[in-house]
Amino acid sequence: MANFDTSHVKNIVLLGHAGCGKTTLAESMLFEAGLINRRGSVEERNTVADFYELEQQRGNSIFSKLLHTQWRGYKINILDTPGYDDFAGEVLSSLRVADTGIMLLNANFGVEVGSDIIWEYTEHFKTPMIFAVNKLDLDKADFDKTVAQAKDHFGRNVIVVQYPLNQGQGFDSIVDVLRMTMYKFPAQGGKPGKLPIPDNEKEKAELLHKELIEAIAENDEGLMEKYFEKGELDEDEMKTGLKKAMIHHDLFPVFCLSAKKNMGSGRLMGFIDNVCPSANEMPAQTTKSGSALACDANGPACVFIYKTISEPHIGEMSFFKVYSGTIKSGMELVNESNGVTEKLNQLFIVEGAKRTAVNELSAGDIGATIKLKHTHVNNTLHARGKNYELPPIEFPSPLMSVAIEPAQKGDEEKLSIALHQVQEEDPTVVVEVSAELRQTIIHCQGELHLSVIKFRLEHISRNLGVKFSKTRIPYRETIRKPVQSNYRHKKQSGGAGQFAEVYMQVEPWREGMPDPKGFSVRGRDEYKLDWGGKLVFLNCIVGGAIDQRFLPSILKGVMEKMQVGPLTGSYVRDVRVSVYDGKMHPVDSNDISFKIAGLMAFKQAFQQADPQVLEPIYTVTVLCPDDLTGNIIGDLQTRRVIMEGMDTEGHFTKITAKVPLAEMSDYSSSLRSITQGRAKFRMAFYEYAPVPFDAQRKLIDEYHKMAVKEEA
Ligand SMILES: Nc1nc2c(ncn2[C@@H]2O[C@H](COP(=O)(O)OP(=O)(O)O)[C@@H](O)[C@H]2O)c(=O)[nH]1
Ligand SMILES: [Mg+2]
Repeated sequence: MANFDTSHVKNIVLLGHAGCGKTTLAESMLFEAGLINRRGSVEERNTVADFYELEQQRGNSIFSKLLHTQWRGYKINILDTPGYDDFAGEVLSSLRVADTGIMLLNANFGVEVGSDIIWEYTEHFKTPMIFAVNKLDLDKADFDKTVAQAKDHFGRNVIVVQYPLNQGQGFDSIVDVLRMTMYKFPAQGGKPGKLPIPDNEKEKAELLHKELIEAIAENDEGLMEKYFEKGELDEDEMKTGLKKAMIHHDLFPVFCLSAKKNMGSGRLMGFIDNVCPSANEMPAQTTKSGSALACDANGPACVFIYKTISEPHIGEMSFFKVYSGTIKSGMELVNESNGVTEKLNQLFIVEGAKRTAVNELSAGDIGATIKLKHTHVNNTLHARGKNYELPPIEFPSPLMSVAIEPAQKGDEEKLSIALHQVQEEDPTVVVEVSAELRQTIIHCQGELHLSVIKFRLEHISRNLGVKFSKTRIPYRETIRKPVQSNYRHKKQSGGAGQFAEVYMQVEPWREGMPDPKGFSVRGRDEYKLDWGGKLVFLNCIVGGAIDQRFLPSILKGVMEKMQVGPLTGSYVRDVRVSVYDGKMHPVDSNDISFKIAGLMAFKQAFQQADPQVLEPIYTVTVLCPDDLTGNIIGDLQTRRVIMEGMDTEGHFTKITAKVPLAEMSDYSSSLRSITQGRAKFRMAFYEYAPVPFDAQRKLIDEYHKMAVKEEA
């Protein structure tokens, strides 16, 4: 395939709720353009886009795909995306490099949850957007209802460019009010005949044509004047006005489709060619250092990596968009994030699983390369001597966490290699090896996402089985009253003797509290603990009862016990320890003795100081359609929440509450089942708070049972 210059490349991303027909539309676009000579189907598991085994098994897309087609002298890069929100990362990375989004709406169901959620992402990127009402061949297809819902959800800038005739099983015609013509499709779909608008449709078509012109004129003073002068705008003026309004995310034209019957994709591609912006018509990129980077094929070379996958027998494949310059195979570029020089040995254009080598790609185009050494998603590669860094894709924070371990003991290494690869390919997967919880934890987007991660792990590494379990809760321990305690450590049988005696007061610590009464403070150390809270360690020794050099050992003992709290083995926080007396032995006293005495004196005091287990409390914010608030609040109230209030955010109702983390491990799946995926939530750590008495009792028992089991 020839190299297309920047203004003849269009980058579109297919968006919409799962099942609305994105992959089928991509198939029909490739077919219509002659890139494939037979249309596959999702049912037959042979579409160009859904080529992964797992996707064919499940009958829906899971990963975003890069495809391309040619239409009347233009190259159209097509990014097909998954519709489930668990795969939001795939949608966001595709939106990052696309110049126009096509939101498909299912004429049977209208605006669905996925449409609303994905719309939020397009608002974030201010992507020029088109709506395509698909499945107009279905019995219950209702174009007008769908458009009305779209206007209600996405605003009155949703403007009709086409409407269907004979929607339902007999769907075969579209009236185009931009061109004021009717397209009539042959039964097998494909190239339509162009006919005048039938008389009985003329009035409606004129009305919609006028609405379209006014919407366009409203967005452009020059055109508004022309419209007032002539009372009309010609097709070219309308196209110019539409393009401008789209680039400013101000107008969202609506098209008609039956992707399955291959009706409407050709006209859509024509509109993409003639009206949708090419990359050099979009606002220039702003680099991290604030400079503007124009999309110019003659500019300095600069590419942005938006996706990486691992290909069997090839290794890593990196997908990129050329934001400036012309990239040639064999070219060397510098990775701005780590200064490494990378050689782009081979350049490819991609069509699903198929890739074709090319010599060069111009600014605005999207392609792939292989075997980059130290390059990852969100990296910018540029010509030597430049320091461009393009804004990264902001991936969603995780919504669900589970612990993972290999099904077979001894497979730990295999698992960690496979986890590394999954993380590399999918930035919405976060792997945490938690020393505190003694678990390897996967943070991800939901059940569906987790099942895909499991599939990938077990396919990346032969015979690797994995099992999931609940993550432990990072509890904390503290105390509620001051206690004095002392401990004598004595070991004088066989070998070097040990002797130390420590007297200490242990009390709850609060910022700004006065020094302890009855002690004279000789030394003070305040430690901000890695796990939150503080330890204040006071030296109140008088008369040299304990030599200064042993105080760090006592502290070491206290710290060691604070890492494995006496109640549940959790970290201890917010205590003050005042060492005020002790005894030494001229020979047997040493660091280890005082460490042990410090540890034991602290443990003893802690258990008598009305100890308290603290649990992490999170703020949870649920965004949902108004009609679901009752169910959601009802469910939240079974989770020991403190309701904070209700508000609105966009067209969602926002419910805010404080909730113990321990009550939320299954929240992503239960919210999905309560609301059929119509709601979403986010969580943020708020504070540590005491667990209820019974729960504390239970936690302590469980911990001691486990400790006994481990000792056995
Ligand atoms: N009747 C009808 N079915 C369609 C149409 N477009 C897609 N489908 C079917 O809808 C289902 C989902 O299609 P798919 O392309 O996978 O949707 P995606 O999840 O948005 O990619 C498949 O069974 C398709 O055959 C259409 O225009 N009419
Ligand atoms: Mg799909």
